[in-house]
Amino acid sequence: MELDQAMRQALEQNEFHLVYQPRVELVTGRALSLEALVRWRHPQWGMVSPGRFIPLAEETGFILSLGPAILREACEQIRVWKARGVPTVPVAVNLSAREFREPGVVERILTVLAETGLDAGDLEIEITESAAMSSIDQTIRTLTELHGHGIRISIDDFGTAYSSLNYLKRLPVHAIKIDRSFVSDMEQDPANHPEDAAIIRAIIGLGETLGLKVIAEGIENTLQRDFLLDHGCVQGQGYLFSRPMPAEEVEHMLLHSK
Ligand code: G
Ligand code: G
Ligand code: NA
Ligand code: MN
Repeated sequence: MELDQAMRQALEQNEFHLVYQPRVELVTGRALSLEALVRWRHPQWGMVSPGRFIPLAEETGFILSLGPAILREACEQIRVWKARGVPTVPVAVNLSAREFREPGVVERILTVLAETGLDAGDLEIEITESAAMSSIDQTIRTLTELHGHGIRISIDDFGTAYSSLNYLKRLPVHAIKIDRSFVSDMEQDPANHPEDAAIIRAIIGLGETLGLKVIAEGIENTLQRDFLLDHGCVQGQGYLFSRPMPAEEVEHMLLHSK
């Protein structure tokens, strides 16, 4: 069966679910927020990587069905946690370029928040740098609207799309996320990857200059963490701290870390 057709069936048959990866304070490892990531478990094929199906879903437009289901699932999960008295942290949901360009995207997000009884601060939106930097005027309008409603925005995969800094300055974003390729290329030792280390330092400096939080992705070892901390990056995510986890594990973590 074709992947595209299988995806459509998968949504009806509830084969998609979300996992959540903490974004932590690097010094303590404490979770400051979570990133929701979609997973697809096909009954015959097993896990299908989002790296495969998300680009296809964008291409075919299926993302316009899947994306809203992901947003709703994340918000519904926060609602359940709050109802049970779990001390929640904000959850960041990835919006693909196609969803972000869809007319009415802001209203759609506000409707889900209202229907699940959440505050704007319970949710964050991640869009990739390349999505943000195309159709810049529309990006500014949409992000300004979201920001006006109190919804925080992070720019994902930062450093991969050659942002115009002049545009970045005009975007009401809360954080930039250093693309994990720069962090993972440092492998064991930043000294062996001077270009990546320089790019990371430049992004951290840019964040400081523009007053944006900087979140490093893909931190897998303590050398990478310590390099980031030494250069003033205080927040990150990666396997060193936690893999993306199912909701039950997140709940346990939130309940047992003060
Ligand atoms: O979770 P993983 O690293 O396997 O994700 C692979 C790719 O799929 C990444 O680029 C990630 O941003 C994207 N992705 C994962 N979950 C979602 C999601 O819920 N929505 C969108 N639009 N992209 C996602
Ligand atoms: O493109 P995006 O940055 O949204 O991709 C996020 C993906 O990165 C998630 O699907 C997650 O599974 C993956 N990821 C998270 N932490 C690490 C890590 O430390 N190492 C690697 N290789 N991948 C990671
Ligand atoms: Na992301
Ligand atoms: Mn990312």
